[in-house]
Amino acid sequence: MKRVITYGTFDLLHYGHINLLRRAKALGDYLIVALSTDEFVKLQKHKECYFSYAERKSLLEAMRYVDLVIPEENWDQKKEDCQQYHIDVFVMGDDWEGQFDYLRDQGVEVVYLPRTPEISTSRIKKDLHE
Ligand code: C2G
Repeated sequence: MKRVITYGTFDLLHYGHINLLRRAKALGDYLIVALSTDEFVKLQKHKECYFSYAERKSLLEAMRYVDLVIPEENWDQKKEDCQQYHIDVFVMGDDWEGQFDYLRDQGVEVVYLPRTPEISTSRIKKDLHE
């Protein structure tokens, strides 16, 4: 079984996220999403989520592409997660291009996928405020 992992905030889930998750799942048989906790988003990403971790987790768990959701609590857990969950493929959107190549040293395939243009959580928030 080929195991894939990806990380993110996934707030105000939108079709850009879905495009990423669908393509990530297509790279293997089992997709784990490491979902940023509220504390991590606030204290280390310096952002505010509209939906809580529990709400964001339930949305992801309802999706056919997602097999497991685990918490992302810090920037530095990826190496350990890949070992603990026997990950074969690590996937991120290409806005992160090159940031996680170090995972290749532990035999993990690192794949950066093109982002879906035009859509973003910040754009949704901005458009809804107008
Ligand atoms: N994404 C995308 N297209 C968009 C928006 C997002 O492909 N239009 C991808 C991002 O590249 C990322 C994933 O969807 O791979 C989740 O996006 P975010 O929730 O914005 O994730 P981010 O805040 O970048 O957190 O440790 C890694 C971080 O947790 C990533």
